[in-house]
Amino acid sequence: DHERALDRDCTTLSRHVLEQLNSFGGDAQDLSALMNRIALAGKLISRRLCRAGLMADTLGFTGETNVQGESVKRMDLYANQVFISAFKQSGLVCRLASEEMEHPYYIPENCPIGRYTLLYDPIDGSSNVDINLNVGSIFSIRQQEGIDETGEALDLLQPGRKQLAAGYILYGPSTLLVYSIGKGVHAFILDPSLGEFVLFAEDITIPTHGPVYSVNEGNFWQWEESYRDYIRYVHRHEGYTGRYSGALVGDIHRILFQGGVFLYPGTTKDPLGKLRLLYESAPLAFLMEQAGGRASTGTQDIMDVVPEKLHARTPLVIGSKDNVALVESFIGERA
Ligand code: AHM
Ligand code: MG
Repeated sequence: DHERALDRDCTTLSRHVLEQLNSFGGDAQDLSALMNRIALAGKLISRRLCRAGLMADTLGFTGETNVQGESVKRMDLYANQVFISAFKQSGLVCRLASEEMEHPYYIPENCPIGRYTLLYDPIDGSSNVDINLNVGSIFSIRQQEGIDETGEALDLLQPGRKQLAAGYILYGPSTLLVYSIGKGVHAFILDPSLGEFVLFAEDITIPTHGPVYSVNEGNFWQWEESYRDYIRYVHRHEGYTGRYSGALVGDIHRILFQGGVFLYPGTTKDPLGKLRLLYESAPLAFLMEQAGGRASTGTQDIMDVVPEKLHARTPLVIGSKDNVALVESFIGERA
């Protein structure tokens, strides 16, 4: 028993990534170094979140507004900077693009040798920070294509299938990292006493059908009729249960393990919904497909959507195959 527990403790994230990469070819070492830096960022953010209420200048707003027109929280800013600092001396990443920055952040000393771009949402669900509920970070790695001379990062305006790796970190009662490099989905728990992410679940598969539906029903009258049809259907049938935390990472994590569907449809105010393609929907779609689930705009696979701009939004319907298909069938009926 001791041996088994020890073996598990020794299956750290970095070892796991290396093992996965054995057959990966040229990018193997790079990807493992990239994942290690992401893990470091997760540890730093987790440490800060644990003590947020005890430290000055950690909670609340900065008073600024970001490119999305949203008020910036102190924790958003801190977490955004953590990723930049973690990748500065890596030599791997030439550009970082995040929800909190209008333009990508270039690390001149890494360009052009840094062959990758990191796309990320530093704190997903930031409204949960001040009330001590779960939040997350989302990340996606793409190969940089060509030299980005104009500084417009046009090579990033490509479908999610271009992602090399993606994942999220969930800051809940424990800190959990879920990742995929295109070979299944794997989860690790941070053991704070070791400072290591230790294997929790390997080759996770999502149930083909599940009971959870996760959506902000406060927007009901702002949706297209087809989404209202679907929710009315759910209300009239047994076997569904509503769960919505205000933080996508947590809601999708639940669905990954229990099955179901998360929806963020377009609203009258935001016809494409709220969620951003490149650093929210696409990485989660990559994971979901790897776990045997699906992600859709309602009419198209998220992984096929070509963004018009860095901060482009899409409606999102993500989760178990059957649940996503059912939502799509309601949309198809009204099309
Ligand atoms: P954020 O990254 O600015 O926090 O926004 C994303 C979050 C998601 O985690 C969550 O599902 C959604 O916004 C909640 O939005 P709403 O309050 O409109 O339901
Ligand atoms: Mg976000």
